[in-house]
Amino acid sequence: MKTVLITGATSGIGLATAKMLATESYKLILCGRNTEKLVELKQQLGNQTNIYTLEFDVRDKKVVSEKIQSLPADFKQIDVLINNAGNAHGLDPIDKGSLEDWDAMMDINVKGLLYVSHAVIPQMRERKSGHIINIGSTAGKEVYPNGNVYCGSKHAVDAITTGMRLDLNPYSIRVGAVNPGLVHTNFSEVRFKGDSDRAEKVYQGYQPLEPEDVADVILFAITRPPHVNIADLTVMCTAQASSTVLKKD
Ligand code: 8X3
Repeated sequence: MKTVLITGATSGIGLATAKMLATESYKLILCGRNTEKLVELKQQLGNQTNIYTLEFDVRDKKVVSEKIQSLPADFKQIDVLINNAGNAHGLDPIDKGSLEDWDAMMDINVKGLLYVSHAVIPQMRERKSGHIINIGSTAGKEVYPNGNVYCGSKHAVDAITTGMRLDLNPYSIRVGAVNPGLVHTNFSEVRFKGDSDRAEKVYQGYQPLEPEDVADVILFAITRPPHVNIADLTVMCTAQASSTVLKKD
């Protein structure tokens, strides 16, 4: 069975994907910053499949590289990399944005994705096989008011995904992006720094995607036959037509 490494596996889309792939018996390397949650997850899913957990912050390039190098023999070969770790921090006009928020988004969504990929790509290149799925966003396709830097980070993911696909083409490595729109996760709670009332309002008056809906799409992408690469897939709930057009009840 294939081994899949998922970053940001302790919540949201990453967690739903971990659970779904566990039921399909994929071997899983689950990565996150929260040791407690990783331990819990291993206990929860460990009776369904083989799980290895790696605790790191994708922003720490040294630790990212060391941890991925440290994988035991039976988890060393990573067949599928799911670059899922990512966050939005703040929703402010550009002249009112916080430097800390900007750093967090660029460091996690862009540089973190690069660090993890840098640690995993060499073995895929050597084997001339592998599959990388970057979790982008509708924010990587359109820019919406106050989205500025978050949208910039996801546009970077969009460009980097294309760049990876081009450069890894000689090695038969599949590279694609799954770009979700509004998904009911703790995304808005992080964006609004724990203001759960404001966060919940984002998902009221319509039926948003659930993280399992996106996990399902990821499962679809990784279960295609080897000659099929889902290069770029955008998924929105039916109520959403674009980043700014949402039909509420
Ligand atoms: C998350 C979706 O609409 O907040 O990437 O940009 S949105």
